[in-house]
Amino acid sequence: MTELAARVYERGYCVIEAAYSAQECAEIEEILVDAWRRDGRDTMGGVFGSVFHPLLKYAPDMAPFYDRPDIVSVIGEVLQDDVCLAHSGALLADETRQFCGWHVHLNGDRYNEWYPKPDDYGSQVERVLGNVYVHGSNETTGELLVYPRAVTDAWDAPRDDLSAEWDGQEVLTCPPGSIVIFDTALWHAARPPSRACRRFLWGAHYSRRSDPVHHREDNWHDSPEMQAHRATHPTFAALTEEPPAKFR
Ligand SMILES: O=C(O)CCC(=O)C(=O)O
Ligand SMILES: [Fe+2]
Repeated sequence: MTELAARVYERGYCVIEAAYSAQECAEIEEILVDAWRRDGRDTMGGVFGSVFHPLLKYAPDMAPFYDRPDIVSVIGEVLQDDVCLAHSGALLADETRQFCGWHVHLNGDRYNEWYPKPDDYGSQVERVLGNVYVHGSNETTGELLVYPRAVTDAWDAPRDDLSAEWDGQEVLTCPPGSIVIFDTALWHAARPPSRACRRFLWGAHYSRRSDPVHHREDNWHDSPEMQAHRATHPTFAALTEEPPAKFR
């Protein structure tokens, strides 16, 4: 296993710094702002910012940016399977965004809980998020906070207060265009921006092709535009072709 994939087993996450170039980030920013305007939204504040789920419905032109064999191969190593794109999303925020409280993305029928708990969880990373920080994670944008965990560690919240910073947290900084790949069991939060800025992130949940279980955050989306992107972007096609029955 490469060092990046091993990090996800040991710490719950890994970072590929500046995986997207400044030019790509500028294009991405334009596509996302366009989607935000088209949808008639007027704020980028709140706890998460302006949320786009599924992103591929609001901004089909983001599809080519998922077409990254280098990134998908790291995720495939983590999941030890072929990779499915199970959920596309984006969060568009500005300096009015607030502290984003601690949470996980484990499956289950209640937010932030994983009830009923699957018996077999704990030896393999079953599903990851891949978040691209278009404007980076830094003091201006408000850093991503993570509570590192090994895959064999307990899932339970290590602290009670989900709206405060935690002892033992890690403050994650990364340059614009970086992707953070993390286990759905990783507790994470984010600081509010400290000055005027945009804080955009977009990405996906990636699941194992052989995983038969539907996840509450799955948001499979298909359209003629997706078909067209599949024809020209083979890695995106592999991520989205023949979705398991659970998505249909
Ligand atoms: O805003 C952040 O950095 C974290 C966002 C988040 O919680 C997520 O994408 O699941
Ligand atoms: Fe999250």
